[in-house]
Amino acid sequence: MSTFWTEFLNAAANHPFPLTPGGFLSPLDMSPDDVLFPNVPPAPGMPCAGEDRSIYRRGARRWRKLYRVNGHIFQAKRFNRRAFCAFCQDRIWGLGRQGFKCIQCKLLVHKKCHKLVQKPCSNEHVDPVEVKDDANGESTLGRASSVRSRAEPEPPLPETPPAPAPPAPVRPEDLEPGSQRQYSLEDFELIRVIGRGSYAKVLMVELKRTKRVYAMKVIKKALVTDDEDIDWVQTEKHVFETASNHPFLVGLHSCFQTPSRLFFVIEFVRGGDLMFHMQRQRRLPEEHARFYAAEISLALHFLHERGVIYRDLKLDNVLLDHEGHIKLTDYGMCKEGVRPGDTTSTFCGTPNYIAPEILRGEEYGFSVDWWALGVLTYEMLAGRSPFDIAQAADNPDQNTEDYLFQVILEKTIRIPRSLSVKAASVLKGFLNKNPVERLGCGENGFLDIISHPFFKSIEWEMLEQKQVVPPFKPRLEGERDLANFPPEFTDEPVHLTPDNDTVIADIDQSEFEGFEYVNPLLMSLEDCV
Ligand code: ISQ
Repeated sequence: MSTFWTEFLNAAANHPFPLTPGGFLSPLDMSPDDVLFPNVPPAPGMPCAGEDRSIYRRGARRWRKLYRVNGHIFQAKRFNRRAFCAFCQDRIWGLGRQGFKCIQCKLLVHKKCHKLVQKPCSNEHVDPVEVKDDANGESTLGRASSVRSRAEPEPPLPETPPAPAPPAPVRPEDLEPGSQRQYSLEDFELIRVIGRGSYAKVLMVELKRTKRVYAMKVIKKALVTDDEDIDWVQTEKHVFETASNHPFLVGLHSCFQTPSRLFFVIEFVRGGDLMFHMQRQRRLPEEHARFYAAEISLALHFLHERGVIYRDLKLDNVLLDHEGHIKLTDYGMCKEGVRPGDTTSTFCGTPNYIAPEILRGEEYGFSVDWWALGVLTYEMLAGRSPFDIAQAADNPDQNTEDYLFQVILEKTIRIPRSLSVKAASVLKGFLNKNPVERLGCGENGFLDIISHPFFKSIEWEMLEQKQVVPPFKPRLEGERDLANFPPEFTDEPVHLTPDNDTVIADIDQSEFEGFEYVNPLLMSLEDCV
């Protein structure tokens, strides 16, 4: 598909305004406040006159590391089935990503053997992937394929055992008295679609037994059968378990699976996300931005204290509850097990929020979350991204991800003069391109944030106990009012497509063993109903 059309489809998918089924805006769907620019582009993929794309919904990505040797482009892989190294002939086995596979000719080797491979790649000409060689001859980063989707089907490996069937869902009546019950799709009524990303769809559902409402994140297994994707599902589940103990993090009710899908049942947060509200407000009063930034800081600090880098802070991932308190959602990009001083190196995130140290390919730690909080706070206060390039719409060269990364790395961030001195100072603190000097990253860590003059009026202990009244209460008529969710989601039909046997046959169900989970805290609450 040409870049032209890819861009057109991406632009349509990321469009924040209501789209008609044909993909174009209907003026009848919009209120006068929504009309920010004339809505017919000169050509598909081109921006409309005056269109500001800086705060559109965009998905997070994890870029894959690729290693180039002798024309091969190797990617780390986990092999569930028997595989043998083309170099030393030994079996590739063990936990984690045990081997490397050439994404062109499919050659399989041990990680330890990949640099020794003499045989050149037989499929080099197919190479559509941009790979940079690093100083030691190993390459680091390929930005071509978006992650979590498998580029091509895998060829069968020798001696492939049949994939085991998924564990049958356990019905409550099958359980011993006192043991935890599991859930299944039949326990829920699907009510509406409330969100959608490249990997998941989020539904509003009702647990039939209690009539309580939950959000349900549905992930197609066929999209997560690659190594890194499975890590991502595991991480999301672990972090959910940690998060269930904090007022500003969405908690998990339960997890279950069908042969084709994974289901996360999550607490339902009714007020919509900050992206939705920002698109209607343009910019927020300083008092409001301070309140949200402070609650978000507490949520990030809670995760950091438990060894988790969040790595995907953005307007779309900050939900508001019915009172107007924030809750962070989406833990798929998190990095777990990080101790103070530890670093990691995966190139990931949502482009507009990626910290300079990630772009520079440096090892990084919790600092990247404080950078992202700087970007988000800037967006709340200024109504646009700090990396918004005014003339980019007219110049296709400036509409690329590479150009955005260059701006993040090099451009001096201009703070609008309309902001207070304290607001400008906190933004400069978080948006310091040097992570060592960044606010929240020094020796005093989080203390430097809570004692910053911008947050002087915040009573942190009261805030953490939800004792501070939020500055804005989402308008809601009843528990199931979806007025704060974008109509492009809520107008979608809610059904799940029937399972396709051919697709299911290709799924290795053993990857998802043990996914089932029930949150004991929520269960005991439910028993009170
Ligand atoms: C919970 N409530 C509302 C929306 C959500 C979106 C994603 C994940 C959880 C959610």
